[in-house]
Amino acid sequence: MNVLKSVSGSVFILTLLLMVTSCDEAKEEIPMPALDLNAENLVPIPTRMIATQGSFRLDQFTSIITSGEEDGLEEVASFLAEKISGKTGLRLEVNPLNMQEGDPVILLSQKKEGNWPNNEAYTLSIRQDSIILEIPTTEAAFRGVQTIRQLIPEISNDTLAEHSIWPVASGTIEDHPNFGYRGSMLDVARHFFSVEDVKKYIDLLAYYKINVLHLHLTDDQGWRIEIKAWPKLTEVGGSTEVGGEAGGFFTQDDYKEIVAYAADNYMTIVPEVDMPGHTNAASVSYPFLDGTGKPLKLYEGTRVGFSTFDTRKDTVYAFIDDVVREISAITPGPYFHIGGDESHATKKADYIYFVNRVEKIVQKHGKQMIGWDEIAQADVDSTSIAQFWSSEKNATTAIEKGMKVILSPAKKTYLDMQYDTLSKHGLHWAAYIPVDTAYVWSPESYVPDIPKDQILGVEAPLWSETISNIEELEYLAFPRVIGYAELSWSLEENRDWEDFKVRLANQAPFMERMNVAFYPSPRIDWVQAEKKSREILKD
Ligand code: TNX
Repeated sequence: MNVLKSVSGSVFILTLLLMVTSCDEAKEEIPMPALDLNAENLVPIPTRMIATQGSFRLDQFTSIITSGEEDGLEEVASFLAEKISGKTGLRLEVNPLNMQEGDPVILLSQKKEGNWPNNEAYTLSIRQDSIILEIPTTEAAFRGVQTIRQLIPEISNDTLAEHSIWPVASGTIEDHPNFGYRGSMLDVARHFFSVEDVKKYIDLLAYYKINVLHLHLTDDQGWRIEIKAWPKLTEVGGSTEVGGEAGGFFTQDDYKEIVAYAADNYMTIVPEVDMPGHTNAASVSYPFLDGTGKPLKLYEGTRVGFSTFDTRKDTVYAFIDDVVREISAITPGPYFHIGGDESHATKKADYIYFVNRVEKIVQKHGKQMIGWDEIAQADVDSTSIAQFWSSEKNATTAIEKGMKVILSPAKKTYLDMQYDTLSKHGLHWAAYIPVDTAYVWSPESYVPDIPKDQILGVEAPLWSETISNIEELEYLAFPRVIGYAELSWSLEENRDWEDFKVRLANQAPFMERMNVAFYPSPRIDWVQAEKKSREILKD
């Protein structure tokens, strides 16, 4: 009896002891290192930061909780948990049923009221045992979550406690975007890119708070989107690409998958059907569309400006009505891009007549028209948007018409321009664009006299004449697109090349982890992941 008692007694004490130590492990004040928030490598640079020289304890005891009325906040929290798991291996619970007092917490808290500068604004308060992200909308939560992701170190500190800890620099961040439209364009027409490739590009852009992906879906060399009413567009027009390889196309289901994936990343897809020029693939599929009268055949070269629709035929507009209707029906975003560039085979009067009519079709299907800057020459509505790429005169005309302008000056933002004469891919008709040239300019003043409120934002187009796979895409887009993200998000007074250069150098570990074949520009002193880990271990 006594023996039994003492055995069960010591088991009891042992259990108690174990419980106390495990609670203690979680509760005990772990001395956290003093980290300087201002020395973190955030891109885009936030509006305001106040460092408090401490750190948040991100570890296995941390959980993520949400509070807010809007649907989707819990999904944003799960997105964060998934990304933290990918980076650190930690499996954080979202809104767990049980939490121990003193366990670190990341709170996403929706505060609809309040003086928010815009609906993507957020504040982040980071202390030893809590990160509080306050936001007016779930969209803002998604942007703020990117900041949290960037603040988490690549490598854990294993010297602070028995378990691994990823210390996050403490302080306050107040942040909001300078422009609402922060985009990149991908040309899937000259070379086709798969749904998986597009999704990877979306993942990478979202990390830098880019919120628009413009898909250039049609051109002389290929038609890449299924139109149910006109099946030959993809059967015939989708069969080729530059260089003679087989082309490809997105079924409407593929496109919906891209749109949904983009929506999960709080990104708008802008579909472009380029017309009346750049339409050889469409006219070969349906010859009544053609306005050149020349023999039609599939085209695998890289010339521009030789094709045009017949702008004076009603059947052409009936066709366009079907195309705009079908694509608009599966595009939740507000925009439809009609191209309208380099219509050298279209007479000027026909071009104007065409843009005027197509604008009405786009509006009928509930979308706002975007076109390359040439469209400003037509009698366009002030609600339509001009994408400035080449002609300042057209951009100015657009401004005079009360239109908003997207800035994509070829000399600065064309991702398909070579970095220098040694670049493996790309063209150089507009310029060579090394990483610093891409960053050192000001969207606010590039075109003289554009009022800031008429600048919708910045977009960096990636034309694909010289690239045919994801590695080549990444070579041209990265690292330059990271700079465009900052040019469109961050305030002008916060942008500085010398400072950006260091933050950009520190993106290498992320890009390496994401398997991005970025161009290691010699102008940047790239940080190696191993080097970073050594620095952290020194803390
Ligand atoms: C000009 S930019 C084009 C494209 C080409 C690009 C190549 C624009 C609106 N049109 O058709 O792909 O140059 O850099």
